[in-house]
Amino acid sequence: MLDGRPALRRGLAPLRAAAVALAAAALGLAAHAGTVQVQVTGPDGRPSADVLVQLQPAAAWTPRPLPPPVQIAQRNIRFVPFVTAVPVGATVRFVNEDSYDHHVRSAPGGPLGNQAPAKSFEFRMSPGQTAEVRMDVPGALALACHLHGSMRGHLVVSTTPFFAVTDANGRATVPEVPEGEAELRLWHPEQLSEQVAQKLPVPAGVQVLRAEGKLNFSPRRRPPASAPPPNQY
Ligand SMILES: [Cu+2]
Repeated sequence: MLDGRPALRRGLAPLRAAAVALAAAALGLAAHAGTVQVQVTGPDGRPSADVLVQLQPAAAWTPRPLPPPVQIAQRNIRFVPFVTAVPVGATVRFVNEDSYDHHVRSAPGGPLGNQAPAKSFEFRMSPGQTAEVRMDVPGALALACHLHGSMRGHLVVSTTPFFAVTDANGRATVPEVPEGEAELRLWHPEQLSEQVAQKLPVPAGVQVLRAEGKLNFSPRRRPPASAPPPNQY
């Protein structure tokens, strides 16, 4: 009896997979997906770093498992990375890599600091200490520190799992985007007005789709994360 069960399970697995595929087809869920690489530039043609690139498929998509905790370091009196995005429900892990305390807090976002944070939290962190926060509310928030007024970071909790933040070369790679109609959206924490969304259909069977995005302003240049800390203790 006991011996028979694993065999039965093995026998049912392909059937179950077929049933899932059928159910997905019935719901109109896209079965295939491709990687979307986006190059983002500003009006001056220079690559734009720290831009959140989001793809919003028109059709429903198969839910994704949540990623492991996403790390934001406090390093050299900065939040690293400067812009972080996580899917709704994911956990963010703050890590104090400096040799002094930080008192991390959520803060209003937007270029004028007038957008209420999607979620509020604060905690003091000794050197080496970590703290985890589950991001269960979609939206954006700024990150600040009670002890260091210049510390600023940004966190976006995304309702779609199809996103990436541009690197120093203005490039973002979004894996496993379902084929079909989709909309490409850009966001930068300093933007004064929303970026224009553009249609970006993901063709069937495409491996890598290259696209371009244009910000409607040029963000300020920031020192690299490796730069020495600002003169503030
Ligand atoms: Cu601090």
